[in-house]
Amino acid sequence: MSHIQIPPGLTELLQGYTVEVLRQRPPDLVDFAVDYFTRLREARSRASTPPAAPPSGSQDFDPGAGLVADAVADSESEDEEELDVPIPGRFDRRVSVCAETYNPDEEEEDTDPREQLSQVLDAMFERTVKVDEHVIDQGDDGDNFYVIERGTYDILVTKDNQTRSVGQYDNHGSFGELALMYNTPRAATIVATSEGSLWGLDRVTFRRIIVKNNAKKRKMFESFIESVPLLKSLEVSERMKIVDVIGEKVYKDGERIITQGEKADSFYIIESGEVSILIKSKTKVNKDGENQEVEIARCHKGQYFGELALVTNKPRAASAYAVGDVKCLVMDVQAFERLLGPCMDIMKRNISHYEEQLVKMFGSSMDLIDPGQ
Ligand code: 1OR
Ligand code: 1OR
Repeated sequence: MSHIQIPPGLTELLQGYTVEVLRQRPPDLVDFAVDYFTRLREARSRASTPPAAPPSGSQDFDPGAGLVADAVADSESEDEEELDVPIPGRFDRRVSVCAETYNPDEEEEDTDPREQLSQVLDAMFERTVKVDEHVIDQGDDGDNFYVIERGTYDILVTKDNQTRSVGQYDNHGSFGELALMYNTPRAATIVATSEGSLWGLDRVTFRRIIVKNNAKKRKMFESFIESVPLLKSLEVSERMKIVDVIGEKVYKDGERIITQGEKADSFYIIESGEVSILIKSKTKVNKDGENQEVEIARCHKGQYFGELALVTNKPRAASAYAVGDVKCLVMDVQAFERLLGPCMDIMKRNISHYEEQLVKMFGSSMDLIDPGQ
């Protein structure tokens, strides 16, 4: 038998890519690979050059609110000692029995991102689940964080002896981070509603890598989040929790961010650049016989979009495109519902103005396609 030598690092490299594919389910595997490996190379070259003071928010963090990849893509070797950030819920937290004394601010030295990646991959394990299996029970201490590979899951919350379903995961997403991040009991019960498969990451590794990275993320995004008008009414600790869950996505000029009529699972805040909102016209048709899109709004830095479908539980009402290069902070629907409750009135008020603005612009809304129909 011939001996084929597997170059050192190849397995880890491909595992890393595979895990990200499973997590994010990109539509195009090749494009995603180009993106993924480019980021990895950038992270590596940053790690091997002396640390220059990076402009805040300058890194291409992993899109898709990717907790794991956020951690490995971040390679700043910065001094951690100023990271005296408040821990959200510090005063109301119940320290769980198995809480470690690990403090992300006390890590002696920064780990190379490739090492972090392989630490995460080594620690990740697969867990298959059956229908009705409880992956997490509300009130328990947190042991693992989970990334969904496949399957559907119900999110159940019990309050005043009443259990109700507050949401679902459909073959996508991750959960179980709250108890690990904030040392609190599990905030919800997660039950498999189909057979499924999950990637688990143990608490110690999660805290060592992800919590530490969140401290850096806070530092990077804190001042921007403070400046977003929508979030002004939140408490400081509530805004910090938003930083913990957001991911950053970068779009090139002309790239479509949201597609009218599609199912919605994310909410966006513009960090830099401009976004154009377009709606399909019923009557204007292009040369290929497709309904032409009409611009109805422009959104700028600090503004948000993609809230309507999440609030109304309907398909996307319009499409959104990047005008020039755009960076957005992205939040998944569960975090949106969990953290933006206090801003709901403001968003609803703005939504109630959409129709008026439309009438002002077009006289009536009759010409535009309503995706809800
Ligand atoms: P955990 O470690 O507390 C349960 O374990 C997990 O359920 C939790 O982390 C989250 O990852 C996930 N409220 C609390 N936890 C939620 C929620 C949620 N949704 C998902 N999880 N809400 C539902 C928002 C759609 C708010 C309910 C009031
Ligand atoms: P979404 O989740 O439906 C498209 O995805 C997003 O475009 C939508 O949330 C809003 O955030 C944003 N009507 C509908 N959506 C609008 C509008 C709008 N403006 C911005 N969005 N208008 C009325 C036209 C039908 C506004 C006209 C000024």
